[in-house]
Amino acid sequence: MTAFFKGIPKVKFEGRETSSDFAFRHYDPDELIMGKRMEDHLRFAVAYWHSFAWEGGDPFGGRTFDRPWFGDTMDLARQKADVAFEMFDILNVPFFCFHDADIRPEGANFAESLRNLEEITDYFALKMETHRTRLLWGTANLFTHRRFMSGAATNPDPDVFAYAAATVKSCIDATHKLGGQNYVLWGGREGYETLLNTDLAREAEQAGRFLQMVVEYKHKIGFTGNILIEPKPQEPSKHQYDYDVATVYGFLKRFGLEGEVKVNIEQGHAILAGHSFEHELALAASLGLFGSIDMNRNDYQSGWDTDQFPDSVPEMARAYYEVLRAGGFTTGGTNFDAKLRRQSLDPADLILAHVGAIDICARSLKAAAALLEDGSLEAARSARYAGWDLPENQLMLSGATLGDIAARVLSEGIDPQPVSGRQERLENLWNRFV
Ligand code: XUL
Ligand code: CO
Repeated sequence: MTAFFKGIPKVKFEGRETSSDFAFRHYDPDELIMGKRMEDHLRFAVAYWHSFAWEGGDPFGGRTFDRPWFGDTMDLARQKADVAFEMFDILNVPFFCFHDADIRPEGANFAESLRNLEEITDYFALKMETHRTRLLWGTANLFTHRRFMSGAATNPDPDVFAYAAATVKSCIDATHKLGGQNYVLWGGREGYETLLNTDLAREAEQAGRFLQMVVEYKHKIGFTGNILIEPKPQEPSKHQYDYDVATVYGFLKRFGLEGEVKVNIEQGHAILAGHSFEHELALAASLGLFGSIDMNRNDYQSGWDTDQFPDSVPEMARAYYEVLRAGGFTTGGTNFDAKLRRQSLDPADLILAHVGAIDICARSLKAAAALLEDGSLEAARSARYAGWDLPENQLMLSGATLGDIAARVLSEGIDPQPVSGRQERLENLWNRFV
């Protein structure tokens, strides 16, 4: 045991009446919701980068946190892993997620970085023998190091493309070795600052081939998890190619990958793209792309990707309603891609941030499930489209021509009468459950 979380008890479900800070009031892993354990619905994951690698900096100031494992040695990387698994135990989370750069020190060259990654991967594997937490997904950090400043797969320099390919291979290998359930690609630098120095067409071809190779490699080594793209419209790049779910779908179709790759949707990214989280979730589900979620909100005033822990049941219930309508997670889960505020220095803050977020998600899931089980909202939605069930209207979607339809409008004297969308009534219904 390290001393970092000294005095902090394991967090358990104690119900609404408890006065303890270190307790779940709503998240009872074994409670059945729609016939499935809450833990199996929500599939919570801790993000290694924000919780253990982030130093508390912002654009105007550097490190505020003072963690004993900060530094660039393998000993410190192992100490970080010890603390991480202690936190997973305290929270009893089933999953975690990492980038290569979060878990190992950067080496003097690729070979040394690879050795470091492999050593820590083995150390994780050892820890996973005595801890229950599993890997939801691994990923490569292709955005922090200066070599990636002009992109990874979309870099004008083919050597960077090669370095990125080797890096992603190493991270898929690590993910596979640890039994990861997904592999994520988020292209923070796959985009541009200015079109004056950018060949859009070439960069798309590079990104397409890169992703095809990732999929080929996955099949070659027998990795059965899902490959996920995480859309984001901008930040750090001014314009990012994986803008939103719709854009990613077009990209996948173009390169013949729509059956192979799904999406990891982040609330904050959806909002940066001018969408709601639930819009992105519903669209992904409708396109057969729904994979996993990153659960972190942005500040609505600052406009930045502030990666805050969720704190709003009404908002998150909308999200979990779409997750449930999509049939729930298969390999995916709820990853807290969220970080503390930089003034939250105490070890306890790290635990309590997750405790609150887990309870918010549990309450949201319960509200969403109750509404779905109630059925009124789905019944109202179906009733609104009921006309389409009639055979003559079905024909308009398969078989009839524009001319046939025009003739029908004339012969039957079709004269559409506006019908209420009943939005406020449905909002009232929704709010009875949240
Ligand atoms: C950045 C972001 C990443 C990805 C993984 O905004 O969300 O942390 O989740 O690279
Ligand atoms: Co994310």
